[in-house]
Amino acid sequence: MRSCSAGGGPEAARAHPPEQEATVAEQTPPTYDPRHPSPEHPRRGEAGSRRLTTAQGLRVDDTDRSLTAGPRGPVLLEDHHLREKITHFDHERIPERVVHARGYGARGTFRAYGNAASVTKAAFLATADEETEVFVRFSTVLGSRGSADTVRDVRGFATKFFTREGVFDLVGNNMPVFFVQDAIKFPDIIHAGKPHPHREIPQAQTAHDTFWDFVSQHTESAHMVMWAMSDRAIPRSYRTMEGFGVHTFRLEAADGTTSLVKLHWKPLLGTHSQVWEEAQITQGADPDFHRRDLAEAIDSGAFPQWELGLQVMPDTPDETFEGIDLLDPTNIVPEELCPVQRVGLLTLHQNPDNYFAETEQVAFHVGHLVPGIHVTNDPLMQGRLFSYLDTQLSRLGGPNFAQLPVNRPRAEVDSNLRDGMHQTEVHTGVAVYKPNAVEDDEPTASPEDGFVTLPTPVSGEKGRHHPVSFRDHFTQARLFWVSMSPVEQAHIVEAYTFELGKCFSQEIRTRELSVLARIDTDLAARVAAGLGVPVPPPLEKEGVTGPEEAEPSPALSQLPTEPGRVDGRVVGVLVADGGDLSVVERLRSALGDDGAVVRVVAAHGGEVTSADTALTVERTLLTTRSVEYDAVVVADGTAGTPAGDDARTAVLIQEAFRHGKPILASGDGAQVLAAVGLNGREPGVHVVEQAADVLGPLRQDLAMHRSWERLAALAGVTG
Ligand code: HDE
Repeated sequence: MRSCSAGGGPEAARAHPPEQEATVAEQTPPTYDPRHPSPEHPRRGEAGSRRLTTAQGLRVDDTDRSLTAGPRGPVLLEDHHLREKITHFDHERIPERVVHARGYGARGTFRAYGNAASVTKAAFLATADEETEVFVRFSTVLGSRGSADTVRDVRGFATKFFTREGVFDLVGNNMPVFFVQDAIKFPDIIHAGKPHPHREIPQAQTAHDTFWDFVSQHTESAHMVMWAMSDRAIPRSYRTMEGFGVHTFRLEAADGTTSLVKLHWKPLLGTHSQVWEEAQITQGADPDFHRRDLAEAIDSGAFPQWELGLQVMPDTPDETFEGIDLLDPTNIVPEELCPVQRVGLLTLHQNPDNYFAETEQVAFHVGHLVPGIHVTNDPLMQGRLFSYLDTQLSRLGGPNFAQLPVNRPRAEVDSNLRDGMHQTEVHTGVAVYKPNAVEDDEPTASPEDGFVTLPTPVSGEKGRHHPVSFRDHFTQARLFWVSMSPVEQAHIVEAYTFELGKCFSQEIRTRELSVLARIDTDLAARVAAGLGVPVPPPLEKEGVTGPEEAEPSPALSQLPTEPGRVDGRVVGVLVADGGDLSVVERLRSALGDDGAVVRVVAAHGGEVTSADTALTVERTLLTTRSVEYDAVVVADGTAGTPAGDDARTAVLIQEAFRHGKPILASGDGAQVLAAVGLNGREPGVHVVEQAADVLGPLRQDLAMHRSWERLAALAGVTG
């Protein structure tokens, strides 16, 4: 029998001579890393010397074989490493967000222009050139965490500003209004939109009976539904989305004056969308399309940017502007009535290092405010003030989520909040109450420069009210419809027809058509024609008014009025062995500086070669689909090759054509276009002699996003 010292005795010492073992202190110099905030206790060693350990820091000898009694014996309960590994894995998932479950985040900075000082004393807005760290999370609303990015849906646009006065969260969407006016209806609209509970289908979409049953009965949703049926609900990229605070905020300047303000994000790349068929194909071809697009743009240095804009309106007792009730979240204020003033620049320049730690655990809350920014009595906003804190408690498992690295304020935190699940602070002292004589009454309150709630008057009778000014459900829906260009209107008609076409209940379809008939007779007639049913009379509903005739707001249309930037746009170039490969280099050098990407597409993988050039193939006809590209170029020398003759090439070009994308062919590439019936005289289709001639028309067309003339013609409308 061995002695009890045998395991650690001379034999073991010989197998692992002590001089070969670095001490823990040597492995891990205590450099400060904001993600591992304790320099004395870093989480892991330097690259090249990292060792696998248990959660307790014990080095692990083998992580691939369980501890067993003999080579064929049972697994032993004493194997702590096995049990820790499996139980930790069992608990890896936390509840996904009940809405906005699918999201993607990025870090960046916000720089104030300083011109907002006349409106708000919030330091991060009022101080010229002040830079504030931000974390932004974009999301879809209805789908589960694993659903596709390009579904027809509202997009979340939530921004956490780590200001020196505390965290301010702007938890907005890419649409400026909402479906319901009162938070009490939120569970209902979400239940109606989510998959049917018995089969849990359909995933991530509104094209089903319960959604349309709800919105056709709650007609306050008419305006938001119109946005959801428009191209806004299928953005080309997160980088090309507007963002909106939706509610009216009350801003307070240093001199105490207050204003009613709507907040906007304006993308410097312009506001652009996919078309519906393209979005549907993308869901299958690349379900991660939007997160990939954002991550790749940031990685390549094409940092997306938005300007923060304010619509500043007088703080009048009735809280209206030009007859528009500013507390009703189904209303916009047209930019023509109140221009958007740009007050700062947001730049996203860093992808998260860890999806779960950051994007999943980030916790936004409408109530995270800083001095100079106040909420209003918008009943939707008031309900949200309760909901976000509540949801984080169950989602993140307790009240200490602000201590998670992604949520941690940069301003000093000194509260009397103590203990609770997942407490990571080691609080010192004994006087955790106020006032206290034991520790000099510290921390002290700040009545001068702390957050002081505005003394706005409150009066009225308790009751479940329905204000008269909330009863016009149709004027703004009509305003949106009449502000669209004919091609955008055609897309809206197509979207309603698609969604109602997916409903089984004729009663629901007819009720929604009667809502549309109340908004606009032409809209209703076109959708009814698509569904093959008669147009019902306009909906009559007690206590509901509108529409009043509305002036169009051109700012609502997405049709570009001038060429825009092309950062992150992707051009697919179809090439073949022996063909003219020079076009790729030409495009790369001409468009690369603008942040556009040129991808080589061929029939086979590996390399394509011609006389003196070899190019790495990035996509083959098997691995690609048209939706990956904003424009398609067919190089000279492709005709009559496997690439030119492949049926998938025909599909690629036909889809690009239907989706309004620029299509160019040089030299005999024209024959490849001719095979699908294109001759270069179609809008946005160009046939040129040689590679050098491709660039001009391509740059011009890319900068307009799509051939609007072609999309209009395809939709059977003009303009
Ligand atoms: Fe939200 N919403 N919401 N919402 N919302 C959530 O909070 C809620 C509303 C928005 O990327 C939840 O942390 C209620 C409007 C975004 O983490 C939850 C009401 C707007 C995000 C919640 C609304 C939004 C959320 C789910 C009606 C645009 C994602 C998980 C009163 C201004 C934030 C979470 C992120 C998330 C409640 C309406 C935007 C349950 C009760 C209007 C961008 O708390």
